[in-house]
Amino acid sequence: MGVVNVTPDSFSDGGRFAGFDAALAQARKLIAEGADILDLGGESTRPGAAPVSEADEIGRVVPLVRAIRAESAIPISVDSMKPAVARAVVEAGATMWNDVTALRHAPNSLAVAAELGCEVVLMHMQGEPATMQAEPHYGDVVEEVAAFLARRAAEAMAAGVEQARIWLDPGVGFGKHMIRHNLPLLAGLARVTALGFPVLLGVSRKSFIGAVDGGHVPADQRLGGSIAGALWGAEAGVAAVRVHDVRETVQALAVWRAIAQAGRPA
Ligand code: HH2
Repeated sequence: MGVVNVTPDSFSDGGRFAGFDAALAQARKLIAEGADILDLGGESTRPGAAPVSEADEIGRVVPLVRAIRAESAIPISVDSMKPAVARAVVEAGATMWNDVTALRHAPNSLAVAAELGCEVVLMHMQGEPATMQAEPHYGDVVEEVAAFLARRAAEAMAAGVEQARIWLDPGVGFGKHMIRHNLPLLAGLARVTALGFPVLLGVSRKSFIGAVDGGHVPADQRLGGSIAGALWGAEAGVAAVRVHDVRETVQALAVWRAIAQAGRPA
């Protein structure tokens, strides 16, 4: 899953793809590089990012969905917390609603997801985006994340979302201490894939990579760590990885897969 931000304040690319033309160019590039899904984002979830109104978010994302849909059949996901945005993008041709709040942001999120019939990504986050990194706390991070995701999946199904349309995501970096929580959560990822839903994993360019690599590593210099995380996820059985560097990740996964297959009895 390749990330296309249509926001002026996303942490990882410094807003270089703000604006419609640049975002469309980025989408074309990621398709050419081998992305299987595009994830379009019109509002950054970074702590301290300015909130975006529903109308502005729709205005950023819907034209992009239409433009990509006009030239490609690639599945389009939209990263949004807002049911009105999800509705508008699905009407424009998107097929997946990626919600970092696991459909908890608005009271009608679950009902809208069921009505739209699109795929949904339910992601774990402790707290709210603005304050989630202030003081995250867990007893057993793996068990708590897995239990939350299992409960949210059950709640989504009870609200009418089809089981086959549900994806889960452990939410690396969302209300998690960079080292104390993200690393054990990744180490225990198989507990999340064992829940039986396709799992999406987002580690690309995240801060914990910089923390492991000595501290002050800018987001655009975290490719090695991003690939390590993607391969770790593949080994644990995730169905997709959400990444900025599609070409490099596709190659890494192809090599990983080729080695894994060569080791299997014919
Ligand atoms: N991470 C970010 C945004 N959306 N969605 C899912 N399902 N999983 C993730 O790990 C995830 C996500 C990070 O957000 P942001 O700060 O906006 O940066 P960018 O969009 O450049 O990744």
